[in-house]
Amino acid sequence: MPDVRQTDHNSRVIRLSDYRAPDFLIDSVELVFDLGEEDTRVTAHLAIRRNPEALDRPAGLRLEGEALRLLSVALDGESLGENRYRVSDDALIVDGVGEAFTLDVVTLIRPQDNTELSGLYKSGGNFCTQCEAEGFRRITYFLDRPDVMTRFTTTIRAEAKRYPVLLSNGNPVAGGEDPDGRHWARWVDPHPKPSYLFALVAGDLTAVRDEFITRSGRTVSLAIWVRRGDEDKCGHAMASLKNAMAWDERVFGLEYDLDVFNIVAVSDFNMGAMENKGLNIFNTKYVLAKPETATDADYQGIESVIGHEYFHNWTGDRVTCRDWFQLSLKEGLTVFRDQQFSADQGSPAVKRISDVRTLRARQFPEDFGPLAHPVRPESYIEINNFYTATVYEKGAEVVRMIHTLLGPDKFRKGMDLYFARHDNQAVTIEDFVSAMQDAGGVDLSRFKRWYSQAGTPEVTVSERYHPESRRYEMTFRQQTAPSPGQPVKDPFVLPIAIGLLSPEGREMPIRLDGEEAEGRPGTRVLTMTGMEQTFRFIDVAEPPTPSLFRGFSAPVKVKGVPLDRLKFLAAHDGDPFARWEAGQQAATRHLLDLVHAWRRGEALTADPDLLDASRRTLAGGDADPAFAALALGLPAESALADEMAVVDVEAIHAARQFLRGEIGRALGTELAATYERLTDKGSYRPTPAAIGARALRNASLSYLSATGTAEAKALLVAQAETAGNMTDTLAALGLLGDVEGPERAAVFQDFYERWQHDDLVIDKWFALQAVSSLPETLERCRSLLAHPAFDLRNPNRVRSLIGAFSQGNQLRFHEAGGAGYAFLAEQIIAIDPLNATMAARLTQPLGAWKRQDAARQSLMRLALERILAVAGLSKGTFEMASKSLQ
Ligand code: B3K
Ligand code: ZN
Repeated sequence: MPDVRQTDHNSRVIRLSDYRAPDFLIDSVELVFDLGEEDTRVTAHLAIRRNPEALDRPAGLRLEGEALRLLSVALDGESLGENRYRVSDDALIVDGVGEAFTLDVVTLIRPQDNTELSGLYKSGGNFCTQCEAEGFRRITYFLDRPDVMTRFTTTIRAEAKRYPVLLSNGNPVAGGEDPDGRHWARWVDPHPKPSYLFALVAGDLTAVRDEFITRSGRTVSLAIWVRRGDEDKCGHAMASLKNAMAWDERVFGLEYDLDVFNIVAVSDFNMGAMENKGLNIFNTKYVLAKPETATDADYQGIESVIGHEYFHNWTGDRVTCRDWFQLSLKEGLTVFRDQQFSADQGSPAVKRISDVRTLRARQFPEDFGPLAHPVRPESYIEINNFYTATVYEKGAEVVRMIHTLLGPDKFRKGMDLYFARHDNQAVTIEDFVSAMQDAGGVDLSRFKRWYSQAGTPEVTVSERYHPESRRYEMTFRQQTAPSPGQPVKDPFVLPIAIGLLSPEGREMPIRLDGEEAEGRPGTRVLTMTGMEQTFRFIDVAEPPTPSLFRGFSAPVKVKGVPLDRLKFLAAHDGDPFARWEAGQQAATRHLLDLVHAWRRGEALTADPDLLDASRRTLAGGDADPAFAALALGLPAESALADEMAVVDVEAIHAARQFLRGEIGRALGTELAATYERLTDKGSYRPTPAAIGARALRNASLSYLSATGTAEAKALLVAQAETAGNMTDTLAALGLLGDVEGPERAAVFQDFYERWQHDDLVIDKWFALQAVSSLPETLERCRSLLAHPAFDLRNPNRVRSLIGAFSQGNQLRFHEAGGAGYAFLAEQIIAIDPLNATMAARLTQPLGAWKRQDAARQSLMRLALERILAVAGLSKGTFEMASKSLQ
C-alpha cells in the first residue's frame, strides 16, 4: 500500500495553469561560502523588493529551502527572534516585511553527505554544485524559480592546500590569503540570472588554458579544469569549445559576454553537463578524450555537449524560462543549435541520420507509452522527470520545423528578434514562437499544437497519376493516437519536404496546380495543415515516385509505402537521408517477415534484393564510408519491436542474427577486402573522414563475425587485443561480448587489467557486459554489482551497468519469467534513498509494457508495484512508477 507520504506526493502536483508571477524579486545576492570538512557555512545577503506586478497580494516572504540548518535571520540588518519567522521542511517564511528590504540568512550544510548530487556536493574530494532544476534551495533559502533573476556576488573561503582552486560564475574580482591556512576568492557575475544557473567549484584541479578573441576583439580566457593527470585528454574539448564560439558568432551573430569561460570536469554527475553562467560543469565523459581511451562516438559526444552547453549562454542563460513548463524553450532550441553546429563540422546527412535514430529510439517509445507528454507538459510532481527525449529531442524537431517553414534567413531574423525583445528576461514558448512568427511573416498559431499535443502522428499517402492530363495528385492523411489526458488530437502542421523521381531516378520538376512559374527539379516543402489534404501537381511527364519527408522534415511515422518503392528509393533517392531511410524501412519489412517465419517454425531465407543492395553499398562505400556504414546497418532490435503489436524479443533477436549471418556469408569476400583496405595506417584522428572509415571497417567486421567462423572469431580477438585506438578495440570487444567460449572471458579480463585506473574506460567495460546477448548476462550483471569497481553512488557506473542492461539489452531484460524486471526494481529501490533523480530515471524501461505479451506485462507491472510499496519513496520515483502503471 502506498504510504502517507506518497498520497502527499500526489496532492502536490504542479500545474502550468497555476502559474503566478513571484510576489517578490531579488535584485542582488552576496553569498559567502565557508567550506569545511564537517560543516559548510553559507551566508546570504539578499536585496529583496516586492514585485511591481504582484503588489495587490499582501503576502509574507516565503523562500524555498531544503535540507538546510538555519543559524540566523536578519531583516534590514536587525537580527530576528524565532517568533519573527517560520521554518518548515521546505521553506523559510518571514512575515511583516516591507516594500524593499535586505535579508541576511546564515545556514549550515553538509556537502560531503550529499549523495543526491543536487545542490553543493563533493566529487573526488572537490566541492561542486548542480542547481538545475531545484538544487539551489539545498544551498541556501531563496526564491528558487527561474523567473527571479538576480545579480550574484560569490565569495568562497576554503583551506588553501586542499582546495587551491576556487571558482564561481562571472568574472574573478578579488582574492587573498587568510591567516589560518585558508584562502578566499570573490567572483562577480554582472548578468542577472536565475538561481538554477549558480555554480561553485573548489578543489585541487589543474587547468588546460587557451583563449578566444571575439569578433568585436575582446579576449576571453578559456580554461578546462580537470584532475591532475588528465591534462592530456582536454584537447578535443578545447578545440570543440573554440569552434562552438566561432560558429555561434558566424551563424547566429552571438558573442560571448564575460572575460572568462571555465569548464570543470567531475566524475560524479547526474547527467551530461550543466550550462551555469561562465562556469559549465561537466561529466568527465563529455570532456576527457584521447585516442587510446575514447571512441569516435565519445569524440562526437564531446563536441556536441560542449557546443550545447556553450550555446545555452544565449538560449538559456541570457534569455531563460519563465517556469519549468517552458523547459523546451531552452532545451529544444539549444539541441537544435548543437545539432546544426555538429552538422556543420562534418557531414550534415550523417549527423541527421544519427539524430533521427536517437529520436526514434528514445522519443517515439516515450510518445507511445504511459509517460507520453507534450513538448510543453501541463503538470508534474518532480520536474527532474521532465528532462526527457520529448522535451529535448522532439523539442529540437519542432524548432527545426519552424526553420524549415521559414527558411534559414527568416529563422535568423526570428532569433534576432527574440533576443532583441527578451534579452535578460525569463520568457515562455509563446514568446519564442511570436518572434518567429513576426519575423517570418507567417501564422504559426496552429503550428503551436506541436507544443501542447503529445503523440507521434502517423501519415499515409494515396496518389493518382493521369497520363492524359499529365497531372499527379497526392492525398496525405494524418492520425495521432490518444495519449494520457488527450483522447482526441487536432491536426498537426506538417512541413513535407518532397521530391519526385522519374522512373530512371532523376529529379523531376515540381509545379503545383495554379502556380505561374515553371516547375524546378529538386526538393520542395509542402505544408499540410488538415487531417487530410490533397496536393495537385501539373506538367508531370511520367508517373513519378515520390520521396517524402526528405531530411525527416517532420517527426512522423509514414505508413504503407510499398516495398518495391522503398527499394527503388533506397537505390536512387538523391536526398541521402531519404535514401538511407528507404533502405532501413525495406530492411525492417524483411526482418519482420523473418520474425514471423521464425515464430511459425519455418526455414528462413534472406531477400536476395537486400543482399544485392548491401553489396552495392559496400562497393560504393569509399565515396562516403560513414554513410555506407549507416546504410549497411540493420535496424536495431528495439526499432523492430516498435513495429510489432506484440513484441517477441527472442524471434527478433533470432531473425536479426540470421540476416546478419547471411549478409556476412554472401558478402564475405567483399567484407574481408573492405576490412583490409580500410586498415588505419596513420595515427588516430577524429576527423569525419577517419571516423567514417573506421565505422565502415567495423561494420564489415560485425558482419564477418556474424558468420560465427573460427577465422572471424580470431579476427575479433586480434583486433580487441592489438587495436591502437579505443574505437576499434571496443568494436571488437562488443562483438566478442556476444560470443560463447573462453576467448571472451580472457579478453575482457585483460581489458580490465589494462584499464582499471581509468573510470571512463571501465564504464565501457561494465556496459559491454551488460548488453551481451549471452544467456548468463543477467547473472553476470548481478555479480558485477559486487565488483570492487562498482559503486551505486556513481551515476556513470549505474548507467553503464543497470542502465545499459535495462535500456540496451531488450533480449535479456525482457527474459520470460521477469528476472530482468526484478533486478531493475531491486536496484531502483536501493538507489532511491541515495539519489532519487537517478532512481526515477532508471524506472523508465518498466513503463514500456504496452507492446509486451500479457505475461510480461503483468511481471513489469508487478515490478512497478514493488517499487511503489516502498515506504518513504522519493516523489520523483513515485511519479515515474505510478504514471508508468497507467
Ligand atoms: N540543463 C542541464 C540539464 C539539467 C538537468 C537537471 N535535472 C543540461 C543541459 O541540458 O544542457
Ligand atoms: Zn541543455
